[in-house]
Formats: sequence, structure tokens, C-alpha cells
Amino acid sequence: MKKLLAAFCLAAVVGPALAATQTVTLSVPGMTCPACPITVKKALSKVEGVSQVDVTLEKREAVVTFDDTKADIQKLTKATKDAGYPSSVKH
Ligand SMILES: [Cu+2]
Repeated sequence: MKKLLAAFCLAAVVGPALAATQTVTLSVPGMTCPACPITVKKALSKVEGVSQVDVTLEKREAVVTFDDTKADIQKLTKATKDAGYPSSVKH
């Protein structure tokens, strides 16, 4: 049982590295009230390959972690735009 758990943990560590996980910060200037981040988060979470979304209303930004074999920045910005919040990559 312990051996199985160790193998699982190892897979969890190695897995994301092989899947080319990327994190990008999107600027979402259209967010104005506490309900906005919920909509933006929902839209981004629906994009295939997205594993984590952290939206901050104060900073007007969304930090998105995604598998770049399934998703790309264009898909992410399109998702927020379709939800009513155009976004761009923050440099
Ligand atoms: Cu709002």
C-alpha cells in the first residue's frame, strides 16, 4: 500500500512537468465589482487544459495555469472576451 502511494506521488510530481504547464497573467480591466471575477473565473475554467484560475479584482488580473498542449493564450483571452471581459497578457 505504501509503495503504491509513493508511485502515485512520483507520478503527480513528474506529470505536470511533461505536460508543459504554463502560467500566464491576464490583465482584465473590465472587472468593476465583486461579481466580475466569478464570471471571469468561470469562463477561464471552462477552457480545456486550464487547471487553475486565480482572479484578483483589486489588481484587475487573472492568473491562469494551463496545459499548453491543450490550451493557448488566444483561447484564454477569447474565453474572457466571450464572457464580456476582454483581456490581454500582462508583461
Ligand atoms: Cu461586476
